[in-house]
Amino acid sequence: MLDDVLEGLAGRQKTLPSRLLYDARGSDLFEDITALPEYYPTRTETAILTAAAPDLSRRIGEGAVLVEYGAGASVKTRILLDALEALAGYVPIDVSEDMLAKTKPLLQQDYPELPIHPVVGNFLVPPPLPDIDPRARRVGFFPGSTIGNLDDADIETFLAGAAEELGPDGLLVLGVDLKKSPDILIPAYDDAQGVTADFNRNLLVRINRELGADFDLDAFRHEARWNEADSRMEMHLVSLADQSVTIGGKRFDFAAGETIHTENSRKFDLDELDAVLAAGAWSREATYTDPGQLFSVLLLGRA
Ligand code: AVJ
Repeated sequence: MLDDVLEGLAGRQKTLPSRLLYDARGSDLFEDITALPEYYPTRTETAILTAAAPDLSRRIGEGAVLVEYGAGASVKTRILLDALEALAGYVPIDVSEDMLAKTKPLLQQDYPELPIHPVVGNFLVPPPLPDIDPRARRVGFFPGSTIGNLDDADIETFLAGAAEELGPDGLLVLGVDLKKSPDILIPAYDDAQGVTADFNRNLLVRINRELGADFDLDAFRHEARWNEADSRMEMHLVSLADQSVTIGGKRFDFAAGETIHTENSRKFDLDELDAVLAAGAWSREATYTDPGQLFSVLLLGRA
């Protein structure tokens, strides 16, 4: 983590890896974001999945193993757990051991027969799957448009890794946020209650705590920007003054107005996405969307 932080802050445009947003506090703040009125993705994807569940269940068939990449609190997963027949297992993968440990007993209570095998790890480098029936069909679940937080190289790595891990008859249920007006996007990433601002600034709180840095939290403000050329929302932390910060014995200078770029959240056009999927050996077998075309859930099979 120290190396990643030092490297990110050494560039001309300072950056920090968005995966560091998800410590215990950050994961809780993200769960709060999903309930905000401005944050349309979660409720829209939930509605799409609920409507699509019977069709997904029919296409997936009985006795599959569900593997979730970046499971968090496994909230949307329950829609699939309710709909899929005779699941042979559920493998939630997440970087937060706390979150996995908290979630497992809650899920087990509601799905007493379901074998649950949590795996701590970064889904980009899919960790080895636990002992599960090798004959069971493997179905990946990557909701929330988390794929939008990855750059092209990481998307390719992820799709190839998932293809390898899920096997030749594997399927992938993928949630993608669609391109839309900045009038909808900007409030979704800069809500009136300031929860997203706290989520973004928590990155500095974490770096202060875990790496002994001395960021002045009141000297940075949250900013959500629409980048049209790259079709993505960006989160930045804007330095409010000329200041310097020390991390791991290294000093970093900030000019007033200079930013740390902390997250990209790409908004997809499905035709453009098809090319990316094809390069990663996947193709669309079914496409589900909401009436407002805000978000889409895709069922992918191997190309
Ligand atoms: C983790 C991809 C679902 O990019 O929309 C929410 C993270 N960042 N608000 C997204 C996030 C700011 C979120 N996902």
